[in-house]
Amino acid sequence: MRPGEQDILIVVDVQYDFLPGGALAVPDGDAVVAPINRLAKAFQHVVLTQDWHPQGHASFASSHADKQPFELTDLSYGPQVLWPDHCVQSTPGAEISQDLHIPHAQLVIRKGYNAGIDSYSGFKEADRQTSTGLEGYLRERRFRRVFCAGLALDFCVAWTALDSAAAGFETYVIEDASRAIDTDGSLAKAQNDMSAAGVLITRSAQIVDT
Ligand code: VGL
Ligand code: ZN
Repeated sequence: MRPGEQDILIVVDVQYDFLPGGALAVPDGDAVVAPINRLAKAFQHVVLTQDWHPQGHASFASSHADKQPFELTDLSYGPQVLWPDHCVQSTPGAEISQDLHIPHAQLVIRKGYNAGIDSYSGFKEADRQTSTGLEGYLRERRFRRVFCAGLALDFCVAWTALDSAAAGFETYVIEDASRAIDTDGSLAKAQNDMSAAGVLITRSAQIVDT
């Protein structure tokens, strides 16, 4: 599977708060960096996503009385997992890792900046209405296949891949270049949802020599 002109790699949320020592560290999260760097070299086209919340964001447990991180609550658009404060705009934890070497990345999509709405997906916020503009960007540039990797496999990578598939792109998740949080069955659910939506699961070795 050699990436070509109509293929794009979406590198999801490789930010310090999701890496070891971060506010919402994904287990083994730093293991994604080396494969993503190798993959990115093989793609002419790469976009990055960046979780980018205002202080006091509705997805933070600290914004709700009597709630702890990883508990569920109901927001206007439905159930929401609550998280430790993370990826607050312009804080060091929100920075994209400097260990990524992707100088040719063409776009950084920030998401989750609306105070009352989370956005796991790089395409559409959790209200399932508000668009980030990424679908239009990919369409206008005439991409056909979308490859997703990064953090976290069961949240932002999965939701991005699901929305990509729903938008009509042939969509792949690169498993070994992603890591999951896996809270309360979230990884199994994400895998089921992706399989049902026709998202293809692949590995770096199918795309680049490792
Ligand atoms: C993410 C939880 C909250 C992610 C972002 O990048 O997967 N997860 N915000
Ligand atoms: Zn977030």
